[in-house]
Amino acid sequence: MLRIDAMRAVYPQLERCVVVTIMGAVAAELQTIGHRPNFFYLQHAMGLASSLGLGIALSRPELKVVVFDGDASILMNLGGLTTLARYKPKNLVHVVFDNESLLSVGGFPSATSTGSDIAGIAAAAGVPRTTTVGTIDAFDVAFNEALHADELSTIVAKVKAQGPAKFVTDLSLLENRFQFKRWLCDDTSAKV
Ligand SMILES: Cc1ncc(C[n+]2csc(CCOP(=O)(O)OP(=O)(O)O)c2C)c(N)n1
Repeated sequence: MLRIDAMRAVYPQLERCVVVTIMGAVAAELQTIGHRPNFFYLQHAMGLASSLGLGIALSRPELKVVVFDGDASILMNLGGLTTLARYKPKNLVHVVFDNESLLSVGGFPSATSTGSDIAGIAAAAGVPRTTTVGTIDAFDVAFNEALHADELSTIVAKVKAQGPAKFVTDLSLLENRFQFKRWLCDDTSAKV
């Protein structure tokens, strides 16, 4: 499965969610599909997309929050999984695109390439719903179930280590930051 195809499959459901992504390939691919003001691409702070998503989910329980994470990113912040599990926000869907690689910085193998199981780690941390999927259809089903489950979910989507042709987009970090904050604060666009 290609990550861009997985995101394309669930893109219509993202319209009324808060979406937080990691930097690099995921952010560039989602912008290729189509940027929306409710999407925030967390630059530089590798590993912390799920922590940012947790903060938004707890402070805005009326919104659905979707985090698009990466395997190497979440492996840098395993304590983030225990904190997610501690607070168990019912409105958070945590997707980890596992390409067994640090693709955005050259494609070095990550620890999942030698068997580390992120869904297993999340379950052991206490995340109530976890699954690993390897096809677009299975991802689509798992994502929609998680979105309507009313329970914290971590979905690990095994994807090929293939990224976008280019990583630079014309959306600046500050523009994204202010647009996203306006969307969050604008009651008329809220939401689910
Ligand atoms: C704290 C920190 N360390 C390193 C980097 C550089 N960096 C940016 S993306 C990335 C790899 C991310 O890997 P993964 O989460 O697996 O996503 P992929 O690139 O494979 O889509 C690294 C090491 C960073 N931005 N921040």
